[in-house]
Amino acid sequence: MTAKVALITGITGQDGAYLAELLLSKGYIVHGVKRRSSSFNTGRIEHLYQDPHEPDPRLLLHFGDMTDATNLIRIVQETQPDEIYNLAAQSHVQVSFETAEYTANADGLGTLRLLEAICLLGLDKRTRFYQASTSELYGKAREVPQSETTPFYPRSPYGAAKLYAYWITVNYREAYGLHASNGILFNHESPIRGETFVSRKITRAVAAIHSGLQDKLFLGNLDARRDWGHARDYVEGMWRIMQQDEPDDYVLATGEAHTVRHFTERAFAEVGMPVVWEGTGEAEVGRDGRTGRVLVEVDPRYFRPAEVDVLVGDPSKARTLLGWHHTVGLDDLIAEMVREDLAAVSLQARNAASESSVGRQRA
Ligand code: NDP
Ligand code: GDR
Repeated sequence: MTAKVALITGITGQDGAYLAELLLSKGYIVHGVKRRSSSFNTGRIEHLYQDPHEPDPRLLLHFGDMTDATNLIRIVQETQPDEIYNLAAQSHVQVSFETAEYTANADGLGTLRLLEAICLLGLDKRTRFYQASTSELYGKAREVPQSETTPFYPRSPYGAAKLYAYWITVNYREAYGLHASNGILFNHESPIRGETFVSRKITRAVAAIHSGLQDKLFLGNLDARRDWGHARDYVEGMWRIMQQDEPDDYVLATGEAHTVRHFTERAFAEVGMPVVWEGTGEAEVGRDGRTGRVLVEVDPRYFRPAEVDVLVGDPSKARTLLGWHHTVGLDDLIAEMVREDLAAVSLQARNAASESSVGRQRA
């Protein structure tokens, strides 16, 4: 049997890395789109890399960008994928307020470009399409929990761009019969989560503060509530969505929401530092309950021009039709992230120590 071929945009990101690993383990040939960068940007897939000079490489990377239509057409033509997973995006909500037009271009129009590529190349009967849709579509949520039937109300340029991407995916499914599906995924994290998303910002800070390398952690809105799961579970859901006979849209979520404050407490608890909160609003601080030392300060620079207060998903449809459910709960997720960040800090310290001893020997 010939191997299935997948094309992943955004392969260098958190989800791209987990998905590439999953698909390779299932025997797929995986093509990924990576951006040209002046610095190394394939760290998350380094362990999957194969020398392209070896016979039959199963992971192949192509330079590309979601803003470049001809480039995307060429990549789809060259790779002739059975499945396209469109994960590439300017994915930071706060950054999208500063780069609104670019975010619309990459996240919104980029999705259209890929759908058009499938149609233009006559691959509409062959190539299945997955769109990385998001709980940010619900924004100022009209109901709690949110399901596939909850109305959308995006609250950021990112959410608005993803709204276009969601509907253009539905439209190409209905207009041209494409096997095109949306996964409406709630927040999912991991030890390789981008360092500026709140979960990883917190776990990295906990590791650095515990190791004496950082003084305190500055955060924005502590009361925002999110439904956090583990990225490994969610890429399994993406794959299941693509294996269905009929294309459709699915919520993937844990069904539980917690505040940023709760996440922070749990993460510090992992290193034996109990956080006690004091004050309110911009003046709120979190102290080490044993010593009184300030561990967390609120910094209004991290407040968003329009906030999404509470997101919690109802994954019943995915459970029933895909047999999907999350396997990692929030406490285990936080424990894993803190553990990995502590290991990274101690590796850094060891490297720094060995560099300085080499330096002394040379001096
Ligand atoms: P990341 O930010 O970790 O990864 C985004 C990927 O997109 C990176 O590979 C990045 O490349 C690439 N990218 C960004 N802009 C472009 C562009 N113009 N052209 C080509 N590639 C580009 O995101 P995640 O892995 O966390 O998320 C994957 C997708 O799922 C995104 O679309 C995100 O919006 C969506 N999503 C994520 C959720 C989550 O909780 N993680 C929840 C719901 C949806 P580079 O490495 O060079 O920056
Ligand atoms: P989100 O994730 O906006 O939900 O988007 P993020 O982790 O950035 O924010 C979650 C909540 O935490 C609050 N917050 C802070 N956020 C950041 N980044 N930094 C802080 O210092 C901070 N303090 C408080 C935020 O205000 C927010 O309420 C993520 C991305 O992965 C999107 O691409 C994806 O679509 C959604 O999740 C689902």
